[in-house]
Amino acid sequence: MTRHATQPIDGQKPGTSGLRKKTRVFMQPNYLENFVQSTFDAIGGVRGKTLVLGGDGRYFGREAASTILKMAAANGAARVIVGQGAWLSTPAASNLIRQRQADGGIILSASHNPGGPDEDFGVKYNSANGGPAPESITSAIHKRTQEISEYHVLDAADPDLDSLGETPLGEMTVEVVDPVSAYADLMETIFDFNALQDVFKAGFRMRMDSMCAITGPYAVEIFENRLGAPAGTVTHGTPLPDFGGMHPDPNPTWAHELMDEMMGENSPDFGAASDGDGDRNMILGAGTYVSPSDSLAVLAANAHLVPGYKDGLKGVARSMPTSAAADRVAEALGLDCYETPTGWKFFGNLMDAGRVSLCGEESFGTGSDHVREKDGLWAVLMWLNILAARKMSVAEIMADHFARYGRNYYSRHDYEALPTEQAEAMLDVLRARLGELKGTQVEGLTVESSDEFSYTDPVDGSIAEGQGFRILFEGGSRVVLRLSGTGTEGATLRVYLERYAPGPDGLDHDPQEALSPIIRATEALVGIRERTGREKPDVIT
Ligand code: VG1
Ligand code: CO
Repeated sequence: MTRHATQPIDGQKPGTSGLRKKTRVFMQPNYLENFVQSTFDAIGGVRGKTLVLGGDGRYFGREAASTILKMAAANGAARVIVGQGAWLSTPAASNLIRQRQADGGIILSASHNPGGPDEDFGVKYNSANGGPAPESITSAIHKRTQEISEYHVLDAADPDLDSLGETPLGEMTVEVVDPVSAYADLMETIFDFNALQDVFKAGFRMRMDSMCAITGPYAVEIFENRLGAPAGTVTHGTPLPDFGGMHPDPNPTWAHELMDEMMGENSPDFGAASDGDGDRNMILGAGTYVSPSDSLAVLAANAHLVPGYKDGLKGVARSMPTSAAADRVAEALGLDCYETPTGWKFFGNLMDAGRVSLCGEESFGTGSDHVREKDGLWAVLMWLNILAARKMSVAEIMADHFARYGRNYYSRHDYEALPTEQAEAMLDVLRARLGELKGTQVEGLTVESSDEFSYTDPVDGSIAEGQGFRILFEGGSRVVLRLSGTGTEGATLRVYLERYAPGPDGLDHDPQEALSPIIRATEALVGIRERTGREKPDVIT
């Protein structure tokens, strides 16, 4: 008996990156099963298919993996390749799907959201290219969740997820693999590991904060074992079900231990952190913070120094709210540059079509066409390789970059857990006024244009509408506002602020100060403080 009757459950709509809910919501009877069966149904079933399965080690991941394996078996899948202990970082899962030519994969993670019984869990389906399912598939999944009447689970004992190798589960093969090795091997094909070993031999000091999340074992293997960095280079290197109570989001607010160390005296030369599922990165030098938008631009400008990109990049893409710093590099290098909606799923077609090889988001996400997800440790290795090739510090590289291209001062202000109706009403008012903002003068700035971003995919022509509000000011400054699609509580308003300084003067201001006219203008135009009653943002990056 594998068939179980069920009923549709409301709210199973994938967001920016899969379905994310409170863990206890996922643990309710039928909740996970309904969503997974709907996913299988939406992709035309899994009969005879090979899937990849793994997650970031958070609470409920192992139980969910067991259930999904039994469901895959009952649905006729041929093979599921699963990371040992149900562990796989998001980029490692993407790599395995591609390398093993699997039909797709399921990633169990809520990424940068905290984990634990009272925190968050998530399920995301990735397609055969290794990337997050496009909107056509995520909407088909959602539609299926609204009409589902049964799901299939094999009546069997929980499979052994700890012993490497193959075991049968009904007619299906469960193949448990080392989560790290294939990914670490891939990194060796892209970067100059000999040069990096020499850097560490010469005494270069690095701190990698894995934030008790999935990159720990990957980072220890790559930096300490393969590159010879001293033991202890990786901190918080053991993945824990609740991430040790930390918020595994690599930004100055949540990775404050690393920030303190890097901004303090006698700090290491280089610091980095990654998120829950290992696809985000934060880059720091001694006394220097690199904003993610600037990091993307620096990687674009220097990629040719890295063996994997020695022939240059095919093109560059960034999400719309990401600063235009990368655009300036693309222009100088004569590269095509694309602007997509928020979320990695929008980069997949561009990479598959060979139009871009480097992509990035302001939310600490950078990656390339080596996989189809953003990749935290890859970004750290890019920086290391560039530092080794240029023999400069992070601060020197940033100063040189700004001197050459000018600086896009940038910051994101997040207002978390707002009452949903309040946040939506505020943006509805803005939407209604968009047409009349042009020419408005506020805080010494003049509105040049304003719109709601909509994207037509140049490869398949699909259209994504309502992807964020843009208010552009004369002179190249702008503010973007959108609601988060990854939260699990109320609405999170993201306000993205940007101002361009061409240089040579005025390149070393504090971003919050440099952006203060735009912050004030935004308040005057949108009235965030007034409408929400919040004095200041919860998180500033
Ligand atoms: C956020 C980021 C977005 C990122 C997404 C998934 O989405 O803004 O850039 O792609 O998280 O990242 P939102 O809708 O909350 O703004 V991850 O590392 O959480 O998979
Ligand atoms: Co993530």
